[in-house]
Amino acid sequence: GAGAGAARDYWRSGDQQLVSSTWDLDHHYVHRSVIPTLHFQQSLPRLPVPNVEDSIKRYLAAQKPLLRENEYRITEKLAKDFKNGVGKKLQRHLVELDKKNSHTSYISGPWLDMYLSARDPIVINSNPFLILKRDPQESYNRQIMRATNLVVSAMKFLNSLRNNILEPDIYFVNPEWNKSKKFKRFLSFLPTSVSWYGAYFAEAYPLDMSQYVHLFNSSRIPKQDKDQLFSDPGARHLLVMRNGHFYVFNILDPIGNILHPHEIRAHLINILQDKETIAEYPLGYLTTENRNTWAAAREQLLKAGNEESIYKIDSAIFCLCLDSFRIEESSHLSHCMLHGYGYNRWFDKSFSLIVAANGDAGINFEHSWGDGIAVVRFLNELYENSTKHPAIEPRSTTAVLSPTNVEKLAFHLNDSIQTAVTIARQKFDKKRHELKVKPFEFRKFGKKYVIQERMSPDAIFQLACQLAAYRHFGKIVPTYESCSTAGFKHGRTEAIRSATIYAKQCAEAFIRDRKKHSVQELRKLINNCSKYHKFLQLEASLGAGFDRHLFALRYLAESRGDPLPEFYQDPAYDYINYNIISTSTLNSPSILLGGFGPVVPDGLGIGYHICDYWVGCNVTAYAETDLDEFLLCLEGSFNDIFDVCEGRPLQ
Ligand code: BUJ
Repeated sequence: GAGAGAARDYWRSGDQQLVSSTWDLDHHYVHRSVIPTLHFQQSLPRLPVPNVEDSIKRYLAAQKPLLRENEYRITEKLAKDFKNGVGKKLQRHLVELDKKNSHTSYISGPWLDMYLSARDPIVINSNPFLILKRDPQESYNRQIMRATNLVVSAMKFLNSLRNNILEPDIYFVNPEWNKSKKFKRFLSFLPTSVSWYGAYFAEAYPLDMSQYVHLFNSSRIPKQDKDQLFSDPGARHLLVMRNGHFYVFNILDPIGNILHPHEIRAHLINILQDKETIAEYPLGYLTTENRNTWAAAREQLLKAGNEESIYKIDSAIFCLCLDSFRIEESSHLSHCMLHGYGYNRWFDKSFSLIVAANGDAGINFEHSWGDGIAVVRFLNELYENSTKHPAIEPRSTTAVLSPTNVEKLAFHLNDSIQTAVTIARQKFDKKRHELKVKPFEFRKFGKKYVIQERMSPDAIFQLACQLAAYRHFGKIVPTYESCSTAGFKHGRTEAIRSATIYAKQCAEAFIRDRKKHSVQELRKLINNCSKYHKFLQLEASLGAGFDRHLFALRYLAESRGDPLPEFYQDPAYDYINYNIISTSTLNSPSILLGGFGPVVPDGLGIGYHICDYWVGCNVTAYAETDLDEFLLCLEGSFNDIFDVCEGRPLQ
C-alpha cells in the first residue's frame, strides 16, 4: 500500500488530541481485501456477441405485444430481410472487430459514444441519483459532521481502490460460505489468468471493475457534437460548492495520505462561513444546458481567461455540494438530488456528493462513465465506513483553522457568458418545475411472499407496472428494465423488455375482460408472466438480449458510412425504443431512495426496490396528473395481483 507506515507517522505526528479514539491504524482505507481489487479482471469472460438469428427472434417477440397485426407483419418482413441480408454482413464485421479487441467488449465503445453524443441536457435526462439513509445516530447528521465523515470515507475508498486492496465486486450465489476468509484466501492464491474460473466453480461471479477508473478525478467535458471524458488521477484537491461558489483544497498529500479530518472539517466550516448570498452568475447552470450550447459557452469561458479555474473543477477528486437549505419531505429530497436548484451543482462531474443543511446526503452521477452497480458499491462502502468508523464525532470539537488552504475559484465573466448563464437558468428553472417526483409504497407483500408463492419478485413488480400502464394508457407501451452485464469484461447493461405477450394477456384479462376469468385462470396468467420474465432477465444478464446487439450493428453501419439499413428505418424500431416506462432497481441496505427522470417527454421514470415485506418505488413524470393517476393504477394492480394470489376474485 502507498505508505501505510508513513500514514501512521503522519497521524501520530499531529496533535494527539486531534486523533479521535475510535480511529484504527488503517484509517486511510475502508478495508484491506485478501483478494486484490483487480484479481479477476484479466480472466473475466467476454461479453458474447449474440447471433443475428437469436437477436431478431427476441426482437420480434418483444415487438409483438406492441404492434397491430398488420404493423407486425411489416416489421417481421423487415427484420427477416435484415437477418438474411445486410445484418449478416454487419454481423461478420462486428464479430471480426470484437475478436481484434479482446481487451474489451463489443458494446463498451459504442455505448460510451451513445452517451457522449447525446445533445440533450444531462440533468434529469441522464444523471440518476441515489440517497443514503441517514446516519442512525442522529447527532452525526449535522451537516458539516456528516459531510466530513462521508468525504473521509470516500477518500478511504479511493485509497483502497488505488492500492488494489478494495474487495473486488463479486456476486455470490451462496453468500454464506463463499464469503468466508478461507474461500477468499484460496481465490487469492489462484493466478489472475484463471482466477475467475476458481470463483465460478464455487458459484461466485466476479464483476467487471473497469468503471472505477473514472469514479474519481473525472468530468464529462462538453464538446460540439460529442463530449469527452476527462480524468486527471494526479490531482489531489476536492471541489466544494456552496451557494453557487466554487472552492478547492488539497485533500491528499503526494503519497496518498488523507488530510486530517479535523482540518477537512475546518475547511468546510470556513467555506460555510464565507458568504451567504448566491453567486450572481452561477456557472453551474451551464452544466444543465444542451451540450452544444454548453460546449460553446465553455469555449468562451476558456478564452476569457478561466482555464485554470475550469481545470480545477474538471480534475477535482469529486464535487461536494453543501446545500444551504433543509429537506422538507421525500419528494423535496428527490428533487434536490436529481436536479436541485441548479446553481449549486456541477452535473458534469463523475459524481457529486450532496449534503443538505439537515444532513441528508446523496449522490448525483454522470452516467457515461459507469452504471448503477459501481456507484451503489461505492455508496455502500461510504455508508458502512462513515457510520461504523466515523472520522469525527460530535464530542471531538477541536478545530484547526487554516483558511489560507482553501482557494475560492475566481472567474472572469464577460457579457456573453453572463447571458449564457441567464438563459441556461431560465430553461433549467422551467424544466425543473415541470418535473414531478413521487414515492410509492405497497405494504401488503414483499419479496418473501412472492418467493413463497414461487414467483419472481422482479417479475411481479414489472407485471404490476404493465397492468398499471395498461390501465393508464389503455394499451401496452414500450417498456425498459435495466439489467447489468457487469459479469463480463467491460460489460455495461442490457435491456429487459417487460412488455411481453404474457404481460399483455394478463393485462387484457385483468382490465379489459375484467371478471371474465376465474381466479385460477388469472393465477395461471400471472405465473406465465413471471416465468417468462425470469427467463428474459437471465438472458439479459448473460448478454443475450437484443437491444445492445442491434444497437451495435447499427452503430457499425453508421461508423462505416453505410446507408442506414431499412430495418432501422422502420417506425416500429423507433417506437420500441421510445420507452414510455423506464425502470431500474437496486437492493442495498444503505440506500433510502433513488431515481432518474423519464427518458421521453410523456414517459415515467421508475426506480424501485423490492424489500422482504414491502415494495417501494420512486416515480418521475412531467405531468402531475399522469403521475398521480399512474400511481393509483399501480396500487390497484398490486391489489389485484395480491387478491389473485390469495385466491380471491377481483374486486
Ligand atoms: O440501463 C442503462 O443502461 C442505465 C440505466 C438507465 N435508466 C436509468 C434510464 C434506466 N441507469 C440505471 O439503471 C441507473 C439507475 C440508478 C438509480 C436506480 C434507483 C433505484 C432506487 C429505488 C429506490 C426506491 C425506493 C422507494 C421507497 C419509497
